[in-house]
Amino acid sequence: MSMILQRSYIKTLSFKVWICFFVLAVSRIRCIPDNEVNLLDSRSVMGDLGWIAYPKNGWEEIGEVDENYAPIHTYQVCKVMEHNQNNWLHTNWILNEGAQRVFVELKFTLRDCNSLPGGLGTCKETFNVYYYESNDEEGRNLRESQYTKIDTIAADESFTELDLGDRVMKLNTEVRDVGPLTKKGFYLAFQDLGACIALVSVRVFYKKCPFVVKNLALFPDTITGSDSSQLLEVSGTCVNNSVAEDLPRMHCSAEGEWLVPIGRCMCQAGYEEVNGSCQVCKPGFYRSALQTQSCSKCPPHSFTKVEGSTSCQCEQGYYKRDSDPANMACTRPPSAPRNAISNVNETSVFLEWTAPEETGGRKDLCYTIQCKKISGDQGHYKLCGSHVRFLPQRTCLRNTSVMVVDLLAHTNYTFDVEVVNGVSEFTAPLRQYVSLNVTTNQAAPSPISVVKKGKTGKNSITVSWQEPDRPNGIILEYEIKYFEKDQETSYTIIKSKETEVVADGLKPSSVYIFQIRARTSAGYGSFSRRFEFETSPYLVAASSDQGQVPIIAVAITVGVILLAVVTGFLLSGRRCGYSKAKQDPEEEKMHFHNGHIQFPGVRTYIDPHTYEDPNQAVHEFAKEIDVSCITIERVIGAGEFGEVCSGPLRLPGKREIQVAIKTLKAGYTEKQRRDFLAEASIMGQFDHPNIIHLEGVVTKSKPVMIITEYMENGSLDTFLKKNDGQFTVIQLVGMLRGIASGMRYLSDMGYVHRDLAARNILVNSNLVCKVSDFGLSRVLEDDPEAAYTTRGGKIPIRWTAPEAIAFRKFTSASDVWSYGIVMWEVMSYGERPYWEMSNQDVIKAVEENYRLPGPMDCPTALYHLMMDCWQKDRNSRPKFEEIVSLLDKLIRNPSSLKSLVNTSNRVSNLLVEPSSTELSVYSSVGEWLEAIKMGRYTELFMESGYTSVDVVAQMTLDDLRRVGVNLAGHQKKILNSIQEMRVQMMNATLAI
Ligand code: ACK
Repeated sequence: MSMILQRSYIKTLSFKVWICFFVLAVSRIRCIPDNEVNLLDSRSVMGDLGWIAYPKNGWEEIGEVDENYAPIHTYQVCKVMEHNQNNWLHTNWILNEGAQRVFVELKFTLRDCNSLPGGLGTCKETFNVYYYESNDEEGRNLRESQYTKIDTIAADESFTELDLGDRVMKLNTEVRDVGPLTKKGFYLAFQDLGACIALVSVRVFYKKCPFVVKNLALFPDTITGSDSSQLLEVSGTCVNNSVAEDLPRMHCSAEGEWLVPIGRCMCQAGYEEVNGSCQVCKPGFYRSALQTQSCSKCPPHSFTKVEGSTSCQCEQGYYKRDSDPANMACTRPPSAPRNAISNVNETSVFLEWTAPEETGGRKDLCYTIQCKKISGDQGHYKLCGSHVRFLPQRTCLRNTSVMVVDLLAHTNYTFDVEVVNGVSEFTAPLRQYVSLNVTTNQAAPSPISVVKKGKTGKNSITVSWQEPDRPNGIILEYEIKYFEKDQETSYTIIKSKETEVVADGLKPSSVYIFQIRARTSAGYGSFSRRFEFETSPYLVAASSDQGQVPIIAVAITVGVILLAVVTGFLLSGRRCGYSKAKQDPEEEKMHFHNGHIQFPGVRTYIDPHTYEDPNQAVHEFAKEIDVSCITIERVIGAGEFGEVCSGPLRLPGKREIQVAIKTLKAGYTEKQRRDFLAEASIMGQFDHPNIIHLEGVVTKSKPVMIITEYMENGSLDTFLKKNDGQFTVIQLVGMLRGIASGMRYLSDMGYVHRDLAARNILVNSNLVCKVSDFGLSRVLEDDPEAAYTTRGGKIPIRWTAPEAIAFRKFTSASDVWSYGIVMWEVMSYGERPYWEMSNQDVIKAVEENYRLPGPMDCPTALYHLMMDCWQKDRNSRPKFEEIVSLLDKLIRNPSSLKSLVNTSNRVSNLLVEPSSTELSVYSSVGEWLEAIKMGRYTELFMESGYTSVDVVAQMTLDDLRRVGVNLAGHQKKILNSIQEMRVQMMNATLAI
């Protein structure tokens, strides 16, 4: 009975197994993941599997084939009805191929014991899997006890009779890992203890991280580690034509996955990355740096004809610096700078030029000045020494201007403005430059720097000094000013031709301040700094300059000293007399108190009218020239007294120079002759680079002539009209500075010009402006602009201050008013002040506080200065000294000239009320800075030319930094206030 049952079950089972094999046959073509490598797959073995069952009636192989007649290796056992089952199935030796950890995947079916009829006590639902490691195939003599157990396998799903009826196959898959393996191979064995199993397939595999190309590096097939949590670090190899500083690495996980890539390879120069490989750059393309990703086209003016280029070659005539970026075009040296102009001011020259037309494609232009001093007529030259200073510097200037100072007076120079850019060195020694020839003017001597105390008495100090470093001419005399310390209002001046004087009449034991300056034909230089020297105490007759006499020595010589005191006292009368007699006859001494001379002295300017004989005055101040030295070549204009001509003057032993010759027409009266020559008497007293220079007079033959230096560009008003709009603001300010400097000299001399106007300024070829037209009755007579006033005087109304018109109060302050009008003429290129208004209307308008409006494009700072010159109260007008220093500041700081008079508000032919131009609530920059608690910067603002509220209102953060405001908090505070100021000014403008 049991036999029948068993057979029928086996039959049925065979049928079911067939179904199962059919399903498996279909799945035979299944792909395995690429990170798994099979060591054994029972389904893919075409021939006999060769596994061994023990005992022989235990596991049995079902010999089925699939539809392709390939065998399907299935082992089954079903001894569920019998006790003490121990059926082993041994596989063949499996090579592990180096894997230390392998996986065993089992597919099987298992019969549910409960579904077996009779509820069999012997039926099992599990089986065991074992392995045995060995280095060789050891044959079939293995004993079961030699195996190591991997696991007991139970089914997730067991099948029943019912399932068989439904033809549903419940296939189980179980995977177990085995390791670490240490030998070359191993055997597997399956132990059945009485279950009903069909082992459908056995697959043994290990896992690997498969070959991969990552970040341009090749990572080989890598067998995973022996441990389930082990990460193997693997180094990659860079693909062809790629490199890496550190080889890239990745980590191979136990699951066969690549993790944590580190580093990467980069295509080498001349190659680019395309789809994970490095491809060569085509001709015309290059790749230089590893930082760039792909090949780039050669930049302009460069090429390459080969593939794999790492750089491009510049076309002929084009160059590249090593430091130029690879993608920058090839460039070439610049052309020469253009439009160079110079502006001479005494011994300083302002050079300005425009950038070259061709910059060569580069921004790194830099200009260098070569200064050559020309000596002799043959044009021999020497390079200027290091005493010549260039502001801001001589070499590699980035701006197109430079100030050259400390040149020698009256000297010819050539300045080469040379430009180079980053590639000029490739075409060296080819130079690109523009040359300028400049002749410096006369200049005052530089300040004296070394002053020493010599013999010191109780009432006297001997002071000596060294010549100034730059005398700029022959020193005619020195002026020594001294006063008792803290008593500056009362001082003494000594004039001396020597470099030593004795200051006497001093108090004993008192400190005196000494200041010395030199005078040449160009006038006085600045005073030296203050030197403090002390007189000896009352009892001591004399002491030496060489430090203190030791006390012991003093004690020993007490008797001698007493004797000296007594002798000195007795002889004091003689000593004074002697001293006076010994005093240099050319030494002159004057005492001043509160600015007024205390003792009779020499006036700086002498009115020729004070001479009884005007001829004497002329010959005192002007040199008589022999008419044979003069050649009149052409007539250049007509003056009040006769023609003005020009021609060469050849004085014996002197270089020929061009001169202007003013003639006195025939038939003159004696008064006319006197008035004509009076101009020479006045001019002859002046010696300043901005005052027309008198060469001499011709009085001993007829016609009578006044010979002056020749000014190539004639009078300033005509010159400006001819060159309307042609000059830079700096050039115009340079002209104004010259005029102001000449006027400062005249006012210092006590001379009031009375007819300062652009028509009376002459301009030479270097654009140097010089004040001319000096005379006494001239203002009344020869100026066509002069009109008769109600009081009978003849006055150039448009140029004259109201107090001078009203009550003939001509002073340096009224000259300052006229200077303001000259500024207006200059900035408007010779426009007529007050246009066609009548003189009467001008007087009335000015009286009513109307003023000329700012000329077009006039810097605000200059218009403010003009308005200051036109203050009704003459004491409120600036002094010429102040005007010169303000203009100097503006020249040194050209950005202060950037803000222009608001042209939209400007009405070109209407006068303005001064009050309407001051739009801010603050009247001065100082007041404003104080108000915002930034008063500490007032001086810096002034020094940088930010002298008016209007100019300040235009300032930017950069301007503030340039001025020297470096603290971020202060910058913010000032900028906020400027912003408020702008709003206020805008509102005020709108209100007007
Ligand atoms: O504007 P201008 O050419 O310059 O015409 C007048 C003219 O003579 C009558 O004064 C010119 N002139 C006067 N003095 C000189 C001088 N020193 N050098 C050149 N031109 C002069 C002036």
